[in-house]
Amino acid sequence: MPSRTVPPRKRSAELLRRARRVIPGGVNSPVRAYGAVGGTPPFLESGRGARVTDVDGNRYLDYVGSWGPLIAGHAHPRVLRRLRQVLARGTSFGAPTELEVELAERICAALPSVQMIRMVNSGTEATMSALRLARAATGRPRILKFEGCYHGHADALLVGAGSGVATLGIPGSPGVPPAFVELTVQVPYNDLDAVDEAFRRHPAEIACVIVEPVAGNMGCIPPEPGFLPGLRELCDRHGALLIFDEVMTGFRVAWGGAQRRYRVRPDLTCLGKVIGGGLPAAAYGGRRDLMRQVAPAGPVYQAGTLSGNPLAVAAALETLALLSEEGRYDYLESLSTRLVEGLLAEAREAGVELTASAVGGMFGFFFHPGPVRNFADARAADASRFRRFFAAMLEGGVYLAPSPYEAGFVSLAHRPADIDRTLELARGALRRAARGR
Ligand code: KE4
Repeated sequence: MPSRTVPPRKRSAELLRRARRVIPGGVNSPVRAYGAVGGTPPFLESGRGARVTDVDGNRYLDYVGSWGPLIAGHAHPRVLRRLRQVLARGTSFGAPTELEVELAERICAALPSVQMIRMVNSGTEATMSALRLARAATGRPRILKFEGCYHGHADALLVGAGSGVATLGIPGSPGVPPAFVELTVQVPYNDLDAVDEAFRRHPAEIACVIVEPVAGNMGCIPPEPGFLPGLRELCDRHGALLIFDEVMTGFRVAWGGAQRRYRVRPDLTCLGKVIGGGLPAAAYGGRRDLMRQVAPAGPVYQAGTLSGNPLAVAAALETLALLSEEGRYDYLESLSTRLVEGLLAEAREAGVELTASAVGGMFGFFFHPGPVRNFADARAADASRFRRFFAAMLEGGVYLAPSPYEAGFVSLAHRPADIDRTLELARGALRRAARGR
């Protein structure tokens, strides 16, 4: 892709100044502020297929996809048509609807371990609720998470989290009293010995292990062979529940999520992003004997005004219908693999140390010789090289996640030619990076 003379993001800069007067940092979610990469974040105005356009008229090939949900591409005609049909009948009722039953049936049929689900509005709500259920079902107080994994901003989970917390380099968050996180045990990702040691250190106290089955919030770090089956075995041995946080991997790495790809059955699963198709929707679900403990069927309370609202459910149903068609995941993985293999080849050519991986429709890369197995490895990657590479790609019209602690996403709207243009641009950026520019 020839380097373009991208006009400075003048309107974005004006809007950022205006936004900062009325919105913290000028954004409604921290990582959007470009804190890790500097410069003015483009204020986006529209998206179509694999591309987005900012308020200054700059077009970008989009590998963020609203952080995962837009797996069918922006403004997919089938999703818009379905939304228009539902919109005409009203936006929300706060009452049961047929559509949400259809979505629940669809998700339960797709995910091997999920017999019942409850819709919520965000991944944070999904993981927060799953933890409450796990504590209620086991009568145990502690939870175990992995350094660098991000499960949303519920108090108990804001400990050494990835994504925006890691991007901002903050240990956790003020406002979370120590008592709220004392019960959260944290160990390195991909380290089964550390998990076993934690169970021995807190016998019969750990209610659950919550894990991103493919870590996507400290860059993209796949599970090492045996890690996920090992977690299943350790949870069974120590009487704890296994929770897969598939907010990012659900319907992203395979039709049945990471649990189908890696053939490990968690007790509870959290979903989000793709199952909203770009609208606010998430869910938690799993074994029937556990989910039956959720109000009003059982005593574990959780509620939500807009949970399962018709618009988000309609977008979800159409997105899942598109994904269920033959060959969709092979196509997504062919794109992410083409990109990752191309980046590795260009980096070798340029003499730049790069580690990269692709799993289904998600990918990531580190300016690091490798291996990158956990958060400590991810933090050892060359952040300034990432910043320079990010800036060069953005100026060339490629929109990557503005943090080394995020994953990238392809969509059904991306084409091989888009990947090749991205690699052309990356070639120059990597060569400049090799010269320290
Ligand atoms: P939300 O509350 O943002 O819908 O979901 C929280 C969440 C839970 N679990 C996983 C594995 C997640 O990746 C997320 C949210 N992901 C981030 C991006 N890495 C959302 C982007 C943002 O925070 O703006």
